[in-house]
Amino acid sequence: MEDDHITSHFTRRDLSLLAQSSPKSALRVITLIDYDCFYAQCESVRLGISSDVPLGVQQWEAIIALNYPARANGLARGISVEEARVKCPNLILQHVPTWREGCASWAYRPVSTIMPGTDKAALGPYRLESRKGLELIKSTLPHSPPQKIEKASVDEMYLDLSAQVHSILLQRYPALLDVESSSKDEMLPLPRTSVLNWHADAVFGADAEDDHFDWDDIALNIGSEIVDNIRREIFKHMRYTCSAGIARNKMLAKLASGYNKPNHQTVILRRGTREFLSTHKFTKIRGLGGLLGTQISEKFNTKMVSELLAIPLSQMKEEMGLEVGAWVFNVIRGEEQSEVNPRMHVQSMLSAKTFVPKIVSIDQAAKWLRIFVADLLGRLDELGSENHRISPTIITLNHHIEGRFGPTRSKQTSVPSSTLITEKMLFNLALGLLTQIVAEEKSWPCRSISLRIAGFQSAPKSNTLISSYFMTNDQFTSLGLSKTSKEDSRKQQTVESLPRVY
Ligand code: DCP
Ligand code: CA
Ligand code: CA
Repeated sequence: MEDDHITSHFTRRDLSLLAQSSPKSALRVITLIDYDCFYAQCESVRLGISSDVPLGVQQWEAIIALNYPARANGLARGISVEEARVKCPNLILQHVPTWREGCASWAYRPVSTIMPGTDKAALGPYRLESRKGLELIKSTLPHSPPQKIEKASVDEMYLDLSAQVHSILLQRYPALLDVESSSKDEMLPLPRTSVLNWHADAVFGADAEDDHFDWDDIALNIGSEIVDNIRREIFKHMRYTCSAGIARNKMLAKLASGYNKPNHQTVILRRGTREFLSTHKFTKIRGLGGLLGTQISEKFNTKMVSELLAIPLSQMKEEMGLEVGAWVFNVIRGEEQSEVNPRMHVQSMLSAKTFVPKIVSIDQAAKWLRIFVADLLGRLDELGSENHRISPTIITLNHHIEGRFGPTRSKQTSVPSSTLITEKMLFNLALGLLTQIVAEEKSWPCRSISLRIAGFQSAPKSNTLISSYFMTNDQFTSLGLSKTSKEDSRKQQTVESLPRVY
């Protein structure tokens, strides 16, 4: 169409939706940043081992992370230690640290001493690195407009860069300000840019010569520049490489992050979406990996996005149901509007141990309860922030006499909110629960015990008590938490007296 060359496809309304980071914005900029071979990088950096030496991270007899040089030797996750050593004799293997029966904290130990009977894998150091990386990313981004970051797993996070991109857009293209006075539905002028530095290793849709760049392309281009900078900062300060996808929604950003690993970033432009998705099995799409994906591949007899694109919306709805059918129809076309949600999703935390051999007494169990409590308190500490501490209100002990998939007896109690949460206090509560369970019926030998804490509340640490009075309930709600009463807050102790595990 002639008009395509004169005006943009976007309106002033689209620009203001971008400024609000609205999921409805056609100009959205979302990224997913995922560390390459995360645990393996944590270990090679910690040990000062060059990144080109094959290295794997071991938990018991399984290998749970492998760096890229190890993968180049034909090793893949899940391979046994024995097989890995045969295939790659110069492989360095590091066992994850462990908690040990009777020891107060986790430690890296000689692999020959690590036994499933006495040790429990500790993932604290990886969580800690993850947390440091997140803080670093926050510090590289401006504080205003507000940052929108969702920690999606130990080694990946989604960032909604829309609002930040919007402010950079206005700085770089002041002509956009001139249209502020016009109607919201008026089309924007087209950007005059015809050449862009993508700061990326792959860009889907950038080489279509017959088309101009429009504002959605410029927005993603700015996003790519921001992400490139974040990745450089992570490498500079932590020596970790990561890969990233930059696109208009979470689904595309996630898929793009895995396109070209390690240490690469990939941008998906609107007009490159189909080309990008067509190369994928739809089971790689977020939400289509499980049962739904299996149902679809059985119904339509294919696993490829390209073949599924031929199914009309009406048929998709008929076969899959109205809502699911419409979602699938859209998602395979790269359309998806889920929010980047900075709220804390953690509802509860579990620390568990399967005993080999089974344990036979409450004294033996008590040693593990101490470890569970130390583990949980360490993780709680990470969940909190400089100014806020997170406390559980409920503690549950589960006793699985035949292991986690067998019959279970559980007891729970509330955690008093008026006293400081300490290892001793939680341990006593847990031991009390176990004592009740044991008193009821035969409990030994026992295969597995776990301890869960839940009902998290946030309370300001005492050094910030004054300012916390001015924190609104909305600010608390935005943390995904409920505010404890002022009375409780006053009873919190200073940071120094916090029970620390690390
Ligand atoms: N992890 C684990 N067990 C799994 C999957 C992952 O213990 N089944 C841990 C080890 C990984 C970390 O989580 O290092 C991150 O998982 P990823 O799936 O992101 O894998 P990697 O980061 O190791 O590799 P990649 O470079 O492919 O992202
Ligand atoms: Ca990863
Ligand atoms: Ca990951």
